[in-house]
Amino acid sequence: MRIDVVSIFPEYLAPLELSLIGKARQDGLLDLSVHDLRDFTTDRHRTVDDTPYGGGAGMVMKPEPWAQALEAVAATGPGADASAGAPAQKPVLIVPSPAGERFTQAIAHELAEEDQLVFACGRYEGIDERVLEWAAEHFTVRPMSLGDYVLNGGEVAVLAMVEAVGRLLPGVVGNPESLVEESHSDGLLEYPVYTKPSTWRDREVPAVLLSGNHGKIAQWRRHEQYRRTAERRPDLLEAFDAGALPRADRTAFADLGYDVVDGRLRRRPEA
Ligand code: 6GU
Repeated sequence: MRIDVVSIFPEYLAPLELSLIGKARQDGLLDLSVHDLRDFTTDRHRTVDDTPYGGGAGMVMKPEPWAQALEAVAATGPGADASAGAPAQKPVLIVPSPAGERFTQAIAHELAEEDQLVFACGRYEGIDERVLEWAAEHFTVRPMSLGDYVLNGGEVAVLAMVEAVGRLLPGVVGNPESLVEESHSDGLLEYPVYTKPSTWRDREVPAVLLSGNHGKIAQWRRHEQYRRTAERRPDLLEAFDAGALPRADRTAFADLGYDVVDGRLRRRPEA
């Protein structure tokens, strides 16, 4: 996969040289470049922002440097040589913004199938809206938000999204099994984990995990996932397919205050 990140703070993206993602780049699994938006300006001051039409606080990013930068990264991307036969996939342009669609594990999986991702890091009050309209001719444009809070710019969000997508690329995570049993892979939060010693500061590891009974362990872990999800993220249970749950799992949900109705979990009204 090819990834291009455009930012006025390219140094902010330095952590992408570390750890799993850095290793994936070294191994040639991920071709990632960071570009300085100011390199696509033409004035002496390398200006990237200006005052907003209509007034108001803050500054808006000017359209032309963005168009130059995005044209340059598209022209050198894997889909640029469309004349040479196979119809090229449009690169995906991800615009980090608190006003974007919520980024999820499902979207990370979608993006991991793409040939080229381009991240456009806005700062200030954002990028002139016409850039996103114009870019739709060359890219699949996806404004993306990490959640309902405000960051100063897209860079930190890009670190998160590149890591979430990059670890799904073939060969990046050493043991692909570890992708299966993690939070959100099945719409639930992960079960709690323990390691040695079995007693630590008077606290015992749950006995079932020492039992050697793999069926019991799997069931206990599943029920812990239900308990945690009900406690911390009950919103996730609305989408949970409870249609084919074994009796013991229905009982576990009943104990948490949920009944199964038409294959969905329904919170029992408080008595
Ligand atoms: Cl993706 N960008 C910015 N600037 N702020 C955010 C965000 C993204 N997600 C949540 N807050």
